[in-house]
Amino acid sequence: MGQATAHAQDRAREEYTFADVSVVMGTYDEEAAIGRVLADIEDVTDGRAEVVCVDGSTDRTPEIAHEHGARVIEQEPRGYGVALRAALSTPDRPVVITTDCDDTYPMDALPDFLGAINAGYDVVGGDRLSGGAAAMPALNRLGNRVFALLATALAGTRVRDATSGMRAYRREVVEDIDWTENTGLSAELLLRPSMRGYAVTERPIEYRERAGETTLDPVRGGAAIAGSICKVCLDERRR
Ligand SMILES: Nc1nc2c(ncn2[C@@H]2O[C@H](COP(=O)(O)OP(=O)(O)OP(=O)(O)O)[C@@H](O)[C@H]2O)c(=O)[nH]1
Ligand SMILES: [Mg+2]
Repeated sequence: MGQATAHAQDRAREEYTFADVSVVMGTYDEEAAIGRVLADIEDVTDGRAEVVCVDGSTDRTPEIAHEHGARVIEQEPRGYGVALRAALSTPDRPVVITTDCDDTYPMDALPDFLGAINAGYDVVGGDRLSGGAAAMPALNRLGNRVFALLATALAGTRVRDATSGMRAYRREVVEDIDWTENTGLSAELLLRPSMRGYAVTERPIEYRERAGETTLDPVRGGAAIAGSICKVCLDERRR
């Protein structure tokens, strides 16, 4: 951790506001949720955060995003990580915050995430599991707990929620690392920075029930995520 943490502390003197923040997400047939998610972001950030949606929808999701002033990038649906990678590479603001567009993540945690970046952290992960995640389907909860244990064992550092979709990053971290995973990108986005010594923290967040239908196949998705955690951790150990 040493060097990266020292750099993080140097940079901690810069105080970012929401005018320095981009909130980015993949959006895939989320018309039941997107209006609420984008309204919450507007409320919490006073309309100052930029919003980027990489969209593969066939429903009204992109129209609703436009109505809320989001920047919408059209992309064929090719999975979570392909969409989020495009979303992460779009902004030029110094702080990038990822979320899902299904109203599961609490946008009122945004000030706390920005505060942790201003305190010197490079990556701030939303930890859904420490608070119990009662609203999460039981199979997903079990899977996410197993992923956190697997990540902790392989990364050699305590990971509370390896697969959270809500995190804040200093943009340099996103730019400095080559990202390879698709379904497993959320785990990769936490594990590579953590294993390279960036200053990483996790904050407990509440997790709400999904609005709208899931497009995820839990078995195939779960296997892909477990594979990504193993691959990424071995890869980082070999560096
Ligand atoms: N553009 C685009 N967005 C996607 C794609 N797959 C998923 N997303 C979006 O990525 C985010 C995360 O996907 P989710 O389906 O919520 O995945 P999850 O949170 O693991 O699982 P559930 O919430 O239980 O469905 C959501 O905002 C989706 O709309 C895709 O192929 N293309
Ligand atoms: Mg989701």
